[in-house]
Amino acid sequence: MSEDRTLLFIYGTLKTGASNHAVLADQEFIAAVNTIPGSRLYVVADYPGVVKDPTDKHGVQGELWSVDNDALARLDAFEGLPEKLYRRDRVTLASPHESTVVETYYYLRTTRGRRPIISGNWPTDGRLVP
Ligand code: PCA
Repeated sequence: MSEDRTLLFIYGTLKTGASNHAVLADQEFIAAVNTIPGSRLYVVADYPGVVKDPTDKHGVQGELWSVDNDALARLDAFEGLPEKLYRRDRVTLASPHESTVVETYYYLRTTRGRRPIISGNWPTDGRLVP
């Protein structure tokens, strides 16, 4: 048992209204946020993935949530951390959250041949649920 909470930046299917939001929905929404440049968003399947990319100029749009340890463990399993689909690591948000310690899920498989979303906002057609 622990009162610890983690600030999590989410940008894909966990977003409000998106297909997997239920996995996160009982946690605490903080704000709609943007990362600083240096992270690029790709369509990797029917879900997106973020990878670090120094050439990125836009950053990624998403949501900042505060999650408890039980939810974090649930989310880590759901996002395939054991299978090395994603890893969870620090990300820097844009102002006014630039000093906040935040983590996100980085995609670990190849993005070769995958479509980058230059705007940083998934999905590009606005349809959160197919
Ligand atoms: N789920 C996580 C990572 C990508 C995805 O679809 C998220 O929403 O941030």
